[in-house]
Amino acid sequence: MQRLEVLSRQLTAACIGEDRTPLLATREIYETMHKRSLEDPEGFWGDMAQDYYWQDKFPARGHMKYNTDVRKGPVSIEFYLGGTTNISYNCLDRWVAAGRGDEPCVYWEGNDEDERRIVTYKEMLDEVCRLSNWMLSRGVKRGDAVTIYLPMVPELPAAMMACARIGAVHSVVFAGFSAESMAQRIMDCNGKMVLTASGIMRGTKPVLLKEIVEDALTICKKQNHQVTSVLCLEVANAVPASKTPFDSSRDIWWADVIPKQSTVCPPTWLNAEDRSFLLYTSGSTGKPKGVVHTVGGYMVGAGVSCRYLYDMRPGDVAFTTADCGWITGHTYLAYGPLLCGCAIVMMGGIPNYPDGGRCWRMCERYKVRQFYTAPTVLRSLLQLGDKWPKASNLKSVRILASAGEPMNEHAWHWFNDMIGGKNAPIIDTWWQTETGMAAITPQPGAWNNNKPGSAGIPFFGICPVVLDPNTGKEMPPGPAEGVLVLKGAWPSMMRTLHGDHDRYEQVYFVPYKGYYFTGDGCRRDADGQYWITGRVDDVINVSGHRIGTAEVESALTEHPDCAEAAVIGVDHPLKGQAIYAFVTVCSPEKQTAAMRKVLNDHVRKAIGPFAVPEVIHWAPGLPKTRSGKIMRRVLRKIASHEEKELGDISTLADPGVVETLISLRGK
Ligand code: 6R9
Repeated sequence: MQRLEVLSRQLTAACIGEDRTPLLATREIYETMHKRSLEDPEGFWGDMAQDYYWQDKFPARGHMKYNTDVRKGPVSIEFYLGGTTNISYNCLDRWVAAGRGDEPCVYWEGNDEDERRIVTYKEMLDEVCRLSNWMLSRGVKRGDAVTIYLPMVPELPAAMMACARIGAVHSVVFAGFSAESMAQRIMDCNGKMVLTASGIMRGTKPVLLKEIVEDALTICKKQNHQVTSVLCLEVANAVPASKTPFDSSRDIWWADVIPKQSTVCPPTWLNAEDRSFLLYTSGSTGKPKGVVHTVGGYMVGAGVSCRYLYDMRPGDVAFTTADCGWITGHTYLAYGPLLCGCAIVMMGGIPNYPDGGRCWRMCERYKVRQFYTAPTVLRSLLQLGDKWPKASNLKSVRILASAGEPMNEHAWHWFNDMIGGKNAPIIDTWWQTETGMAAITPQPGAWNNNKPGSAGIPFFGICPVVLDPNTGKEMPPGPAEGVLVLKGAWPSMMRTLHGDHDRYEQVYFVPYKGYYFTGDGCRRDADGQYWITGRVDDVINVSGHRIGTAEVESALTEHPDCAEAAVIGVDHPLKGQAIYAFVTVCSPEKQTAAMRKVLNDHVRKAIGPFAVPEVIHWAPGLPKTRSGKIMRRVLRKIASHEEKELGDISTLADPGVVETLISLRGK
């Protein structure tokens, strides 16, 4: 191990307590470790992996192989070859074996604040084993895909870890996706089993999850895809079993079978490069991409980033407001903190219910040390006033973290002043479903250099490069602005897109050969800090959720009254970006408020409530080039009232549409 790292660990050990020092205590430690991670990735990541249990050890040399340059052959990334392990063992058994079985693993609160549960590490392990045994008894085999459509209850991370325990590949579908989206995701991975719940309350609204599953399975059936087992959890105080559709040939109540299972289920020792999970994410075409993560590399990426960036240690309490349906929920709510032996806080409701103080009371109640959220949540909470955080004692909160979208200065300062008491670093990390772990991020020990809105500097194994968008050439070191690409490979990097390795190469490795293309633009400042300037592809970021413009367009045009649609993202004070749709209806008399509602409902049904357009702008025609390409740049200017800066529109087939669109704005 490097001298500085040893020093840092000793320093840390000496400082445990209120003033403990993060592992990355100084810029020098960071720089030494980061340099080694790029110069000797195999040695570096081999050392990092020693914090976890491996049933079969991987060799010190020769465990890592990769090619990310399509000119040299197919893209492939492998880490820890020869090693076998299990992430559920490393998250749970390890801590129970260390005598921590009675310590809290999950602090859960439901939608109502007085609905509370504490699940210990031992109880969590027992539930995971029971679920694993039940899945095995239903014929689930290593490598099979299992779809999880559960709300934020402790059973959700339990279900994920139960799959991981037996080598089944989980695909968590956010419990806000519609039946059609779920059906698409089930069929894509040939899933035969769904783990779900009757329903939940979100704020004052019930969400009837099982009904949505029912509709999804009907869609699957029509396309000859049969799901054979549905395990359904009845969530107390939400939707009663009696009001839930139930097909006894296929559906099983959780309470009828799981408690009877044995709590002994030895983990299956999986190869490091076996698949761990799939997570679908939006791309710039209509079809979602099934991002594939693996057993060994993902585990190390999740654990190491929690340890070094968020300073997570056994006994810490980590509260992440993200849902497990997104990558942040996988890496920084469930797996990462548990790999570090933390207790995790899960909130079943929404951050502003019943009022703006909910999160802060939970921080006080559970003595949360790491609080992880998204800018959109902060913006919605800061609106409700300073009185809410002021009413709670937030002294325990030592690390603030955020991801999903750029943080605006106002939100950053509020987070810093009101939640961190100007004394907790803000780790505003840039990363993606595809990167598996935080990639560009401020470092906790050197946080005084932290600039509001900047995503910071690269984490271990990450080598960002800024390319000139016109020439595709690397910009020289120093301040630069352009397309963000990453060089090399790191353990938690996605390995492929499920069932479509060609698309994986085309989307991520062909646009700029020799690099991984992130889809984001960025600026590097004179201090080497990175600022994410937003997507350069057709992806919109609404409240931190990625939505492809093509997905919304195809949902709209599926409606018989919609002839054509063009969707763009516009700035939104709360959501970061909002969906703005230009819609051509089949006949002008259909340009009515009623039609807007019909189309919105249609999108809600096709994708989910979060994809419903903020604005539908009637467009008798769309600005197209002579070759038929929609000029989105023109639409963006019209939507944001900047038509004076339209630029060159000489290639438009019919320049007259611009005037028509301006005249219909707000109508
Ligand atoms: C973790 C997550 C990834 C996209 C990414 C970028 C945006 C994420 C950000 C950020 C600015 C940050 N993004 N973190 N932009 N600052 N700190 O959100 O993954 O859902 O896959 O989205 O989100 O555009 O490319 P995912």
